Amino acid sequence: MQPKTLGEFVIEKQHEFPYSTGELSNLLNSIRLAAKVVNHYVNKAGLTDILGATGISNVQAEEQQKLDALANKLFIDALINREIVCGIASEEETDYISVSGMNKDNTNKYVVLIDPLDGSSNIDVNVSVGTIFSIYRRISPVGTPVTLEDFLQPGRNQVAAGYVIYGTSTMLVYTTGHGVNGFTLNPALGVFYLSHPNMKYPSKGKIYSINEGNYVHFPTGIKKYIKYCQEEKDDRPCTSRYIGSLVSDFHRNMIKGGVYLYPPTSKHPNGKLRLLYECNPMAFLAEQAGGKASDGYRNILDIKPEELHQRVPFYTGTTEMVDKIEEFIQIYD
Ligand code: AHM
Ligand code: MG
Repeated sequence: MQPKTLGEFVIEKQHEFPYSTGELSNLLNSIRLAAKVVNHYVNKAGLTDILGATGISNVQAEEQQKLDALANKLFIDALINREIVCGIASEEETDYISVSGMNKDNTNKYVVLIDPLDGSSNIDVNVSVGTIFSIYRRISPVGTPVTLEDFLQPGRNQVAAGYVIYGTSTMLVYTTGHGVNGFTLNPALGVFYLSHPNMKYPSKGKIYSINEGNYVHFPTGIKKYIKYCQEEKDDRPCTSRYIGSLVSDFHRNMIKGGVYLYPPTSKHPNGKLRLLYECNPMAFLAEQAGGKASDGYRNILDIKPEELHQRVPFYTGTTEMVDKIEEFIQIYD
């Protein structure tokens, strides 16, 4: 039997939301479309480097854009043009964008937060990158311009979240709070098909992913945890795998069983990753896949954000591994 397409799946699942008006389905479909366009550009990044241009038609201004800025523009345009959100915040933008004024009836309920191209330093060397998105229902009244508070909601309030991984194949993985499902793009047809239904972490993980080059700057608890992973005892040592592209590291760890760590360092005293664009959506996915995400002390989803570009230490993976990290932090830090 032919697997379901992402479009079919989104429509089929609409009933999971009582009183749904189809707005969220339309929004997910716009993200799907933007992902395909970004995928198209990511895939020819090497070619455009050789030619010394970005290869986007003949528009000079666009030709000079870096791919992450281009991805940012493509996602924002896709969301604004379809008038399906009332606000957008992006890792690439200083402030949030209010879309409300453009819709005459001003009835849109959702805000979207995106990291349009995460791990973009990997593009030059042909390593997987990703897009991360997070969707909330606005808290300010419909019909008024969005406010900062609409974006500064705890991750627990997310209505949907997901990522696109531009890897050996392109996948879109998302959750609406009813499990995690993964769809693989058939590039010949330009269609995402359900390939990974109901994704779950294995109960035991053996992979740890961390930039060990920063070891001397890590808190003692994390140093001790790394040594624990390397110890020859019980079912250890663990394997170390680090791509340096959160989406790819997270995706592998969810499928194979592992944990991703970005602790505080002297360069990044609050960790490097952004709570709103990277950690919250990944934490929602992790929890829906039977895993967990923490800043070492608190569940990421319970943190009340204070600013748009806030950073937090981030540990996510199988529940057992994240619990162990929290235990080490508790003892040593
Ligand atoms: P970016 O949003 O500027 O791309 O940074 C986020 C990326 C993550 O994808 C990745 O896990 C991390 O930064 C890697 O950082 P480092 O090079 O310090 O290990
Ligand atoms: Mg990023």
